[in-house]
Amino acid sequence: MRRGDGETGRRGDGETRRRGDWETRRKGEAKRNMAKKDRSNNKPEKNKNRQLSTASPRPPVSASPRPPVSASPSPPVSPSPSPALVAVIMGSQSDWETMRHADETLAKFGIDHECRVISAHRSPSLAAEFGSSAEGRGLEVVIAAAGGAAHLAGVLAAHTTLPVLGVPMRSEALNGLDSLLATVQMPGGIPVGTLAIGKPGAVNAALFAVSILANSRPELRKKLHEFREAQEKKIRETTL
Ligand code: RP5
Repeated sequence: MRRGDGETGRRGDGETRRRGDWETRRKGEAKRNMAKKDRSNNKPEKNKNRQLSTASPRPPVSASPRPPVSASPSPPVSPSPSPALVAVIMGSQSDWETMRHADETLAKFGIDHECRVISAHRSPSLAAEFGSSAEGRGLEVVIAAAGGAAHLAGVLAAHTTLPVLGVPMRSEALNGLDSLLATVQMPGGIPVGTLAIGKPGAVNAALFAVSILANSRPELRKKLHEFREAQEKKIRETTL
C-alpha cells in the first residue's frame, strides 16, 4: 500500500484538506528540492572546472626548436699548426688594456704567442673549438682572461689538457672579486691556475707560462734567472 492512498482513505474529507495541505507541502518540498538540485548541479560543475584546471597538464614551455645560438659565422680557429707556444685569450676587447701586459711580457722573453678575443658566453662554440684544437696546433700554455662571471678559463680548460692560467679582470661592479671567484673556484677535476686580479695577474700569467716552457728549454730558464736577478738588483739599488 502506498502511504498517501492509505492515509487519504482512512481520514475522509477532513483529511482531503490535510491531503491538500500535504500536497502543497509536497509541491513546495519538490520545488525546494529542485532548486537545491540546481544549486548542487552547478557546484560540481565549478569543482570540476577547478579540478580540471589543476589536473590539466602544464602547457609545454615551447614546442618550437631553439633558435641557433648565433647565425653569424665566427672566425674559425686555424687547424694548421701554429708557431705560437702560448695563447693569450680574453673574453672581450675591453680586456686588452690589461692583457697587453701579458703580451709585452711574453714578447720580452721572445716567446711566440698569439692574442685573441674569445668569449665563453658570447661565442661558446668558438671557445670549444679553440680549446679542443689547442694541443693539436702545438700550443703549450693557454692564458685566459675574463671579467664578471668569468668562466672562460674553466671552459677552455674543459676542452684541453694544456695548462690553463686564468687572469681575473677588474670588473666595474665588484672590482674583480666576482672574476676572481669565478676563475679560481673550479670544481676538482678541471684545474685552472689562477693569478692575481688585473695587471699583476696578466704579467704573472706570462711569467708562469715562461716557467712552464723553461722546464724543457734551458735558454729560457737562463733568461728567467736573469730576469729575477735584474729585479733584485733594482730593489737593492732603490733609495728613498
Ligand atoms: C667578460 O665580460 C669579459 O672578459 C670582460 O671582462 C667583461 C665585460 O665585457 P664587455 O662588456 O666590456 O665586452 O666576458
